[in-house]
Amino acid sequence: LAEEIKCKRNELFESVNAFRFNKKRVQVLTEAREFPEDAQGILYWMSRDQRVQDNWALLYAQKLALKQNLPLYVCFCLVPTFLNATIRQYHFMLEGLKEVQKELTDLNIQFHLLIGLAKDQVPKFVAEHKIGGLICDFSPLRTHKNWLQEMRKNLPSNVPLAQVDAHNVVPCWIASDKLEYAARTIRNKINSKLDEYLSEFPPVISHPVPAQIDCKPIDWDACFKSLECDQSVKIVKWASPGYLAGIKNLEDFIQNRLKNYDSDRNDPNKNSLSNMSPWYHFGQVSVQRCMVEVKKYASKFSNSVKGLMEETIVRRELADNFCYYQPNYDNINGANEWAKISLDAHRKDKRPALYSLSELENFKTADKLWNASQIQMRVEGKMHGFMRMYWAKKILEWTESPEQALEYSIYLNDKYNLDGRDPNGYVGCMWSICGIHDQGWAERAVFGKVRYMNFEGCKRKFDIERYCLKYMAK
Ligand code: FO1
Repeated sequence: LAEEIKCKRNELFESVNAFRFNKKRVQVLTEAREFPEDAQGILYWMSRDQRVQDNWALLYAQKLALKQNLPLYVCFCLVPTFLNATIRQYHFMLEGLKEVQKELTDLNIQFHLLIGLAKDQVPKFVAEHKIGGLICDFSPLRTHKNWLQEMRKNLPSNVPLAQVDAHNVVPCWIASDKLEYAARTIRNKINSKLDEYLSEFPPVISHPVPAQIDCKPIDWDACFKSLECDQSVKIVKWASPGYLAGIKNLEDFIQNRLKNYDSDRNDPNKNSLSNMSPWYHFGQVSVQRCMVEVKKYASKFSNSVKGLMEETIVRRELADNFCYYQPNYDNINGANEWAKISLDAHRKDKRPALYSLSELENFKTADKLWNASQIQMRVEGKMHGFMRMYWAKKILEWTESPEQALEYSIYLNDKYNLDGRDPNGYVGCMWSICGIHDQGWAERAVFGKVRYMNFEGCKRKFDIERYCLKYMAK
């Protein structure tokens, strides 16, 4: 599939110049708009979208570089700690970046892996190498927003900076200009724009202007050594890092699992999900690319394709919308009033059991189905989508407060899942524990009006014994 995609890209667009870039994907963040006259290059500061092809931020950077006849550089700022990321996630990221470096080198584009914070590294690079224009990608999360804000303060004032949403199909700020209530309120806003945005990509081409910077080879071992992260969470085997491995997984999904996606996606015993979220999270594979490929099967597997597009585009972009417009995206203050009031009214309710973080982490609850899902996450670095809801809702039931439930669920999700620290993860926990993007349901103990899920309900949906047996959960 990777080869097929490559040919198609090159065939459709002979050069990036021939392609009209949709400027709505870009926000200029500085007053400066003109490149300084002595500019020696264009720089893309890569962060959320760690891939070469199918990346609107890099395409835009190259377009500018070609227009000005300047060399093109890409940098990535590696931080030693990042929201409790462990070696499991860092390994996935760094191995993916090795592929990025190789691919960029083949395209005559230098890749600089800078160790440290963007606020120190990027402005220094810009000043030292007379960078005339800076492009960055987009994330709705506060860490990235802060990185960007701090970096801008140190940037020479005559250098224009532009941000490109290279992650969402419809740029986050175009999809909606406000916090949306639910999938139903954003669905049409997104779907009605797909004709414009769900397009093929032009290729990033071999850059005709050679780099002028002395570029030392990257010492990847030193990069690994610079990390100050938990080394105890093991690297997973089923998902290999990088663009090519991600496309291989996509191909396997399309060939073998897509046909059953619609009927089987809520059955944790069936392997019918795309499992693309680790590659999506690190931006190693573009969501838009996957949707372009999957859409080719719209007439053959109509319901599956529809369902997958809903989950992958509408729901993911709803999660970005939530984090972008709701500063409290990972705490109870981000919940709707009805949910806050209702959860408050049930603060003192007796919990069926209370577990410590360590009991939860080590799957020591009395619920073997929950334990199985916790084992799946610990071992595989990815919990089945259906079980994620049950898992988080039970944490609400078994902890002292919704605040604690959110804290524990986000902590565990971020520690073990390869796709942790993502808008999707925060929104998943917030949906389960404080009802965001959901409605109120019949009131009951602990949950108040927040939707309830239980063991009996799961029993009616799938073979619980089989799932528990697979993970030898007791
Ligand atoms: N992005 C970076 O720019 N530098 C990092 O060192 C970095 C580490 C990292 C570790 C785990 C993980 O899940 C993501 C990580 N990211 C890193 C990517 C990060 O998710 C994106 O930059 C987001 O946009 C931040 O909100």
